[in-house]
This record gives sequence, C-alpha cells and structure tokens, in this order.
Amino acid sequence: MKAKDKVKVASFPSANPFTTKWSGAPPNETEEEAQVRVKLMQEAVRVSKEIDQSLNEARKAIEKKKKAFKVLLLGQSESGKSSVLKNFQLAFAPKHFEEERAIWKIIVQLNLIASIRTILDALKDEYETPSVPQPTPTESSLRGPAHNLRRIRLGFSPLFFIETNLIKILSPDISDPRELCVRAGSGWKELLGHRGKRAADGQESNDRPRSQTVINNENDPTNVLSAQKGDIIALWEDQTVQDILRKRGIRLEDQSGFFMNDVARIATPEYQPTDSDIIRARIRTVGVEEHHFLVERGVDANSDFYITDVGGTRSQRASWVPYFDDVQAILFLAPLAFNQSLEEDSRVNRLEDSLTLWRDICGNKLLATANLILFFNKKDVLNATLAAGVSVKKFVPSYGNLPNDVPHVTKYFKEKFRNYHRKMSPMARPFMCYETSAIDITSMAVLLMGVRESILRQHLRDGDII
Ligand SMILES: Nc1nc2c(ncn2[C@@H]2O[C@H](COP(=O)(O)OP(=O)(O)OP(=O)(O)O)[C@@H](O)[C@H]2O)c(=O)[nH]1
Ligand SMILES: [Mg+2]
Repeated sequence: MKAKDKVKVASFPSANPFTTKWSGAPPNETEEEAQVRVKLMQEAVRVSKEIDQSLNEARKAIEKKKKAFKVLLLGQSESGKSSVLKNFQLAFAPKHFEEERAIWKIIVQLNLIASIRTILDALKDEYETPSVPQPTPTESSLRGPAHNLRRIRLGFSPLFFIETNLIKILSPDISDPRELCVRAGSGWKELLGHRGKRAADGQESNDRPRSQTVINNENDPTNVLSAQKGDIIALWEDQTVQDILRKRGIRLEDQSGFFMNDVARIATPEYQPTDSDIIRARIRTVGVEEHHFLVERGVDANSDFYITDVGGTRSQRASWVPYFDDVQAILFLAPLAFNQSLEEDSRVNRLEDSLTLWRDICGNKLLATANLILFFNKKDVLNATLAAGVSVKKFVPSYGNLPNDVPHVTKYFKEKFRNYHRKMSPMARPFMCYETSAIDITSMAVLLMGVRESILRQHLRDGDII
C-alpha cells in the first residue's frame, strides 16, 4: 500500500458507508431513516452479487457447452465402434475406464472359450464329413486330434457349460445361445459387478468382488481355465489343428476377441485384463447406447462427452435414425475388409456393405449439415491380410492389376468413398478420412484428441453456440 493511501484510511477509521452516517447521508437524517437506507444498500449489494454470480455461472455454462462433445458412431457390425468408444474413455476419462476393468475380465474369458469352441467345431466338421480325406495326425501333445476329438470335447465340456450359463445371464433375450451380446441399457455391467455411478458418499466406486455379483463358483471360468491352460495351449499349437483351420479358411487371428496367443497369461487365477485386452475384448452391441462422461483432467476438465454407440448389424440400422439429430459429427467406421463377408449375411462382402452404408449416410437429408469423419479402421488387419498375399483383385475384380500393397489399396478405396461423399452429400462438405487401428491405444489417443479439437472448432464456426 502506498503512503498516500495509508493516510486516507487513517483519516476515516470507520469508513464503512453502511455503518457511518457521514457517507452520502442526507442532512437531518434520522436514526430510523439511516437504518432503512443502510438496509436498502445492503440489499442492492446482495442483488448485485447474485447477478454477478449468475452471470458467472452462465458464462461457465456457455464455456462448458462450447466444449461439450457430441458424436455418433456409425458403421457395420464389428467395424470397431465400441472399440473407439473405449479409446475415447481411456484417453479422456481414464478413471471411468479403470472402474470398468474388472467386468472386462469375464468378457475376455468368454472370448477365449468361444475361440476354443470354433476350433473344436472345425475339427468336428473335418472329421465328421466322410468325403473329406483325413490328414495324418501329428505326434503332438494331443496325440492326434482326429482320434481324440471326443475325449478333447469332453475335457472342455465344463468350460462350455459355464459359457452357456454366462451367456444366458448376460444375453437372456438373444435367441442364439452362443452369441455374446448385450442389449443397450440391459445393465450387464451392473450384473457383472460394476456399480455404474459414484457411491453416494462421493467416494470413487470400486467394482464389487465376484462373490457379490452374478459370478459365483459355478459359473466363474477362472479356475477351469487355469486347470486347462496346458490343454488349450496344446490344442492351439497342434500342427494338425493349424492345418485344418488353414484348410477350412478359418483365420482365428483375424477374428474379433482373439486371445489364443495369450492363454498362458490369461488362464491363471490372478489374471487381470490389461488396457489392450479391454480394447480387444469383443461383445456385440444390440440397440443404441448413449454414453455420457466428463473429461477428467487438463484444461478441459469437466467438459461433457456424449457418445452414441449403435449396434451395426443390418437389421438394426433403421433404429439409428432418431439419433441423427443434435450431433456435432458422425464418426463412420469402415474397415477395408475386402476379403470378408458379413456375419449376418455371408453373401455380402464387408467392404461393399460399408460402401453402400456410407453412400446412404452421405445422402441422408437429415445429416446434410453433419460433419462426417471416416475412419478406415483395422489397418493392422489390412496390413496382415496383404502381407499374407491375399489378392484384392480376387475379391474386387475392378481393382485390376494395381499393386497389391497397402498404399495402393488404401488410395483406391479412399477414392471410392470420396466419390460417394462428393456425389451424394446434399451440400458440399469437407471429406475427412483417417486410417486407424483401434487396438493401437497410443496412436488412437493422439488421433482422438485431434479429432475432438477439430470437431469442436468446426462446431463453433458453424455458429451453433450462441
Ligand atoms: N485388429 C483389430 N481389431 C479391432 C480394431 N478395431 C476393433 N477391433 C476389434 O474388432 C472387434 C469388434 O469391434 P467392436 O468395437 O466391438 O465393433 P462394433 O462396431 O462395436 O460392432 P457391433 O457392436 O456389432 O456393431 C473387437 O474385438 C475389437 O477389439 C482394429 O483396428 N484392429
Ligand atoms: Mg459395438
């Protein structure tokens, strides 16, 4: 404080205008009049403070609204929509992601059991189709799966029993007893022990121990998996098994929820899923799920995320339309799976289906002003497929004699998607396309941060924020 100011204060020891008569008081003011005047002034100050506070809150609300991020994930089934959602959560709300870690354990275990079942089904088809000449069994640890198939199936039957029970609990209204999927809002995470919301005391929610969930001694696969670890590894590493899978065109490695190379790590009593396991775990979405969470750290802490994830099978696509309103952007997932067909209709090529779907989305009038962002997802699968020598031309004759490598294949299909985007969009909009691999958590985090920034910037530019 300067010396001059000090002098000023010293001259008026009780310089509070509300308690002194001298400050602005009319001459001859009575004691009662002074009290009324002071009360009025106090009231005015209170009202002014309230106005300041609500202005402040309104400003904060506008800031928060500006940073609220609303996207819709679209694409065919298994394109990676739910995986992108998990990546968003991991990058922006890691505590929220952490809270769900325990429930993914059972999904990984079920994915593993499903792969074992696929192998045994392939062996059964092989050995029970009389016209097919049988391969010579190897001297594997299984001593020839052809002769031991029944014994092997019997050995794994406790696992399949557990699998059937768990699927019945998790997907009670799904007709296929082998299909692992959950209806939106069915509370499957709560069934598996996740409390969902923070506890009332404000403490962070921890997942309940398995003893307090639907998982009990009878349907917990942990011990059975641990006991059969050696058998599972032997089955997967058996040369005859590998030959049969190859011969029947079954590439388990390319299928969703593939964990057969991780059995030694997963089939143990202590197993806890890693981040990567959670992203790679597969559970089909049925219906439409609306997810809301808050950014947990950084300058945007507490900003809202609204992500709508949908089931991508053909029969579910009509249910997407009501969600086309009020989104800032659509993230469209299209894996370049040129050699695969849809699970729900094996006559339809996956890539062709993605292109048709993209064309419809681009041409949809309800989405005329929406930002469309295309993710060519599963680029790791494309790399592996091309590296394995699978010819694009064989599946897409129009590809002709172009080189069978990643840059040419990507460029070729990018042009196809770009053309539909240009031709079908009711009004011009930028074509945004990224090559992604949703299982590459680090690259995804960087990409998703950039995508969020650009969507929010575009949203502001479009003047949606007042
Ligand atoms: N290798 C690889 N696997 C991926 C990639 N993206 C997703 N996956 C896996 O593919 C499977 C399907 O992914 P999801 O995210 O469940 O697919 P979805 O689009 O939500 O499918 P629906 O819910 O049926 O509509 C999961 O096992 C994922 O881990 C990727 O880029 N590379
Ligand atoms: Mg999904």
